[in-house]
Amino acid sequence: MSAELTVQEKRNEVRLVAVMGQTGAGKSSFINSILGREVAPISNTIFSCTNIVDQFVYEPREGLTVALVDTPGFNYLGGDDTKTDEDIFQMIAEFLESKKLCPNNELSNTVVVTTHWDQVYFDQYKLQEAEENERLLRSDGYPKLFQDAGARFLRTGHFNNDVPQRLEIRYQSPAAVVESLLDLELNRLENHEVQNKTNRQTKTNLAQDIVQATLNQRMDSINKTVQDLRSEFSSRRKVQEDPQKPPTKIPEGQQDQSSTSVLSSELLEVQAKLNYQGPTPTHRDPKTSGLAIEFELLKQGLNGHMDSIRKSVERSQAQSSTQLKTWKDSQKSLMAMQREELRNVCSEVLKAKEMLQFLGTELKTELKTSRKERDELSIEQLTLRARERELLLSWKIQELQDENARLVQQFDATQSAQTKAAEAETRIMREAVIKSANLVRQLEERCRLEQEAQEASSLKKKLADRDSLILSLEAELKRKDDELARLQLAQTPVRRKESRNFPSTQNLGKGRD
Ligand SMILES: Nc1nc2c(ncn2[C@@H]2O[C@H](COP(=O)(O)OP(=O)(O)OP(=O)(O)O)[C@@H](O)[C@H]2O)c(=O)[nH]1
Ligand SMILES: [Mg+2]
Repeated sequence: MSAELTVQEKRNEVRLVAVMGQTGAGKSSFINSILGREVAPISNTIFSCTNIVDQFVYEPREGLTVALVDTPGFNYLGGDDTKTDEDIFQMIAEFLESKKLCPNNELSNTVVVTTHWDQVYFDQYKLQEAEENERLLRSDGYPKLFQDAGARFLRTGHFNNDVPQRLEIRYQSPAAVVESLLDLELNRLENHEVQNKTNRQTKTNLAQDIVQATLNQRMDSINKTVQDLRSEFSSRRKVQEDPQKPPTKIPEGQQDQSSTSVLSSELLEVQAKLNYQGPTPTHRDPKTSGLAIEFELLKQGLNGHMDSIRKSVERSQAQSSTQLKTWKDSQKSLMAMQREELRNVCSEVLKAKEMLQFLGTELKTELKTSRKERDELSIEQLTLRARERELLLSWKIQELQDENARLVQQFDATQSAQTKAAEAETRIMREAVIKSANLVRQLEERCRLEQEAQEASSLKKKLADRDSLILSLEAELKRKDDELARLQLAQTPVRRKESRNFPSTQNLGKGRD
């Protein structure tokens, strides 16, 4: 990453998040959870699943592309192949190198995520146990270094895609973990200019500390192995050694040799002292000459003694060299025996190795057979499942048919009920029609009656009018009668003649009634 780039430009770059950890820890699941689909293969067998370094790209925000790198797990256990942790580191390094990247040493960009918390969270006892394990993990080794360097520790698990709200901040979904990791990185870039160098140095040193700690751990374990081997070797040697001649004890000859060498050096010293004759005889004190003779005699005696000692030393030296030779011979034969034994052990080891190889091949064959069997079983399982599905389907079809028949019955019943109801309705309608016809008839009757009553009243009125007319006519008639009577009285002969043509007023009234 070039130092001249601005923060904004850096934001548009591709970020790379490498997911590393023990095999089966859930690295691939972690990536799948972020991407929301199964892009990285996962498995739940004892064998390692991911065996190559692979990347999966996504875009959490505009202008930011994240490459999630899935890696094979440490403590790799392959079905057919083997990979040491070094091989895995090598693979990761090669991958990063192919991307022209080198691992970032700053531990603050690291999040230590522990997985599978969903399996303990809901059980108080298991949760306590897991938290205690986590506490121990953080208090020692690399995790402690990460913690001291400011790396964050988060927990995750299969909490149905979303971490329940009630869980604490320590529990995060994989997506939130990466998000906070990216935020961390961006914040770091933004604060890049104000970060002081000492701080960076400390962090880099901490990264180096980790490497150092790794090396120290390795060295400790190697030293321990060497010590164990040594103690085992010495205990074996003790058992194999001749108890008559313990090698720790200095052989007699050698003892003599050392004692004689001490003795001869003492003698030489004495001799040197004795040889000292002081100043020249011409200047010698006459009083000391007697003493000198005595001294000379003593010196001779001592020389004789020294000779005898030298002879005895030479004797003991000869003796000890013979003893040493014998001891050396016995050691040689012992070593030859041990070599022979070792050879035997080696050939046994070789046999055991061959045996192991044979067993390994057998196991591999067995493994292949069991895999084949497993495949066959899974095919069988698939067939059984298909059959089960068929059965289920036929049961379902049967159930549906029964349900259909039941529904048809219900439909028939409903229909007959509906028919009955319709009939009843028709009947009621008919009755209603009849009733309404009756009512109409009654109404018509009443109308007719009313009309008749009206007609009657008009007739009555007409009658009353006629009566009044009759009365007025009668009055007129009476008046005319009276007039006629007067006239008759006045004209009697005329009246007789007229009485033949006109009815009397009395007869007229009767005819009208
Ligand atoms: N309950 C639970 N199961 C998990 C969790 N994470 C992973 N698993 C399961 O653990 C098994 C192994 O998961 P993977 O994602 O394949 O693990 P990995 O680390 O990629 O393993 P390797 O590729 O072998 O290194 C799978 O069955 C996952 O469903 C988790 O947080 N909770
Ligand atoms: Mg995996």
